[in-house]
Amino acid sequence: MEGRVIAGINNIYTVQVNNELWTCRIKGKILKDDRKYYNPIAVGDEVQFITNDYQHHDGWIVSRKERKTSLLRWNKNRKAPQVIAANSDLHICITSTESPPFRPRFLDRLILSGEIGKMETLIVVNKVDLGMTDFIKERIDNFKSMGYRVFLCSASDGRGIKKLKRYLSGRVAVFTGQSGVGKSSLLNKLDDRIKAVVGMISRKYNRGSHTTNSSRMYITDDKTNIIDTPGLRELEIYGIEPEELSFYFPDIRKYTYECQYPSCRHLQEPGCAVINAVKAGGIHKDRYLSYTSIYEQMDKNRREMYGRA
Ligand SMILES: Nc1nc2c(ncn2[C@@H]2O[C@H](COP(=O)(O)OP(=O)(O)OP(=O)(O)O)[C@@H](O)[C@H]2O)c(=O)[nH]1
Ligand SMILES: [Mg+2]
Ligand SMILES: [Zn+2]
Repeated sequence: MEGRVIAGINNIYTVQVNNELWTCRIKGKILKDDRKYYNPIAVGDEVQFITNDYQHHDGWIVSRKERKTSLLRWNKNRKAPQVIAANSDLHICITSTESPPFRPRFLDRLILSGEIGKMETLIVVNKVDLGMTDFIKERIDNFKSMGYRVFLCSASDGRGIKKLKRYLSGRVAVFTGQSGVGKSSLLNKLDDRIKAVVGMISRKYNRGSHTTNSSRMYITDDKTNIIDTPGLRELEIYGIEPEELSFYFPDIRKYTYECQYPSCRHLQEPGCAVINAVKAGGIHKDRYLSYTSIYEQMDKNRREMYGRA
């Protein structure tokens, strides 16, 4: 039989086949390549399985189809890449104006991982009911100037929800962001029948409480598929080499052709057009800080994996 994974916890997966749900475990190795992953199967995967107990809808996953897209991160603790979501065509990077505070550098990482995974990016700034500072407005304008689409929403007062629903209609979207930004709250607003658990914001730390603890796909009344994911504490990039990084920063990329050295890493090389553009204000300082810190982290991970080259 064939179906789509809509949830998975402790290596037990819920597989949807038309309107039926099956509980499946993995039998043997799925794919040779999967051995390197922390999780060989992710929400959104299309899998083939054999039935074990037809009456109880219980089966064994024996293979999975090749992924059209994949949202990946480097799982630092397991020292292995992790698939956050598979086969989703739209990556909704969610952030909040406040509680938790707006963190544009985290947004940089979210956007990047989606684009590496070949997904379209949409930025959602939630909790606009809590007010917009000049700092947030400035950063939103900066993201827009790079060509990113930004929606302002509030799951509390409903602002932007209709527009979001229209935009998502019929697609397979994945919601990501830090804990507490309102991923599950927004999801609940998109369809009354969806009742994802929503958590509290810690007053002491002004952050979420990691309420959603595993990814799950929801299907709305208008056949939109949305994957809700657990809040990310940190996001280490996986899937490209550090030398390719500038290509994924549209604001940085456009200067790279003017660097003195073709192999310029844009870190401290002389005649670097990127560094000059940062000084002249053509590239936002925060974006450049994201670039250098991601570059260094990727470089460090690579050295740890393969030894010093
Ligand atoms: N003021 C305000 N509060 C909101 C809004 N959206 C969500 N919240 C509140 O923020 C808190 C966290 O919301 P969740 O939906 O659980 O956040 P999450 O992103 O799913 O968090 P995790 O599952 O932990 O990753 C809840 O107390 C919500 O009521 C909003 O638009 N405005
Ligand atoms: Mg949640
Ligand atoms: Zn350069």
